[in-house]
Amino acid sequence: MLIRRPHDVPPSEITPKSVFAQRRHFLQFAAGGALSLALPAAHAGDKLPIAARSPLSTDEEPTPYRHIAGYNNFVEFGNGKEVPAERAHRLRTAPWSVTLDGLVHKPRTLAIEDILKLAPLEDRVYRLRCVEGWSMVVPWVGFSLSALLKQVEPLSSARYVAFESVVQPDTQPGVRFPLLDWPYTEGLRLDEAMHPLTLAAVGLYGEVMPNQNGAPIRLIVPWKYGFKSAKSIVRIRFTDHEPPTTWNNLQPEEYGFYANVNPEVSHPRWSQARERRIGDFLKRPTRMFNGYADQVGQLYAGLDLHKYY
Ligand SMILES: Nc1nc2c(c(=O)[nH]1)N[C@H]1C(S)=C(S)[C@@H](COP(=O)(O)O)O[C@H]1N2
Ligand SMILES: [Mo]
Repeated sequence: MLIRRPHDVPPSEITPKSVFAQRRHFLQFAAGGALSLALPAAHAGDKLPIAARSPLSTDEEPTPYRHIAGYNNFVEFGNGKEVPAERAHRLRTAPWSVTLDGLVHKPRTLAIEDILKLAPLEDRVYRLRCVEGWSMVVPWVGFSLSALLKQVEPLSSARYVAFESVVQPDTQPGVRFPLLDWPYTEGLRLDEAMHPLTLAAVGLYGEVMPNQNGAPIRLIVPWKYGFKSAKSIVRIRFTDHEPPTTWNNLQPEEYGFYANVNPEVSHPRWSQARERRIGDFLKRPTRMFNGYADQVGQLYAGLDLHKYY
């Protein structure tokens, strides 16, 4: 019997461990199509099974991966745009579940594996506009949040939803300090949350979400400033009143509950008329509702957008 010593194995037969792990996960995903997404522990970079490119996508050039995953706001890991990418690998994303409760007929806690089976995953290329004046184009992977919200059958009295991000003091150094009030909480009106553009995002560039971008599941509301799009969500609560939200509590004059992208309403300390796309030298004009006015303008018919900023 021939026993091969390591140096007898030709390099072509050696599969780097990371590549092997990726393929294994891809095969598990692919095996039963969209119906068997059971994944023991997904890791950033694992391929996701994408059913289609969403027609809601912009055809603008996506921002390079290194910027999307290297320039972040995720205060739970500390302040500074490079800090999340340096520290977020420690976040425990498995096991993970999301609790949906409050004003619903069927409160439930769903494992991430089951959430991934609710709807086919799509490529959704969206513009993202940060309140600080920069923007990106991100090829998210996800599905309309409505598919998740419908699972619990909201009561007719439910008018708002509150999203809570995870708090892991042993992996997130920021939450040991009162930088913000933890958990990071954001909110939407229920009709905003149910709008087809509102995304439950689980990845980007066809791969499982990097932790610094909000793995394993985050909110994306592309017509609102980036801070509305809570990362690493563990709870979604249905209420009959506008829920208190982290940034609005901290500085209500600077961060409204609505936070719709609006070039005509300045931040108290700077204009919002223009933005710098990461990677560009020159600024470009910011568009009403971040360019999604045709799809979402009707949600705000009759609302004074200077008052409800
Ligand atoms: N939990 C949590 N979610 C968060 C934040 C945060 O600090 N913590 N920052 C917000 C802000 S200010 C922005 S601009 C976006 C940034 O998302 P990105 O890092 O994927 O570009 O996430 C938002 N979601
Ligand atoms: Mo932001």
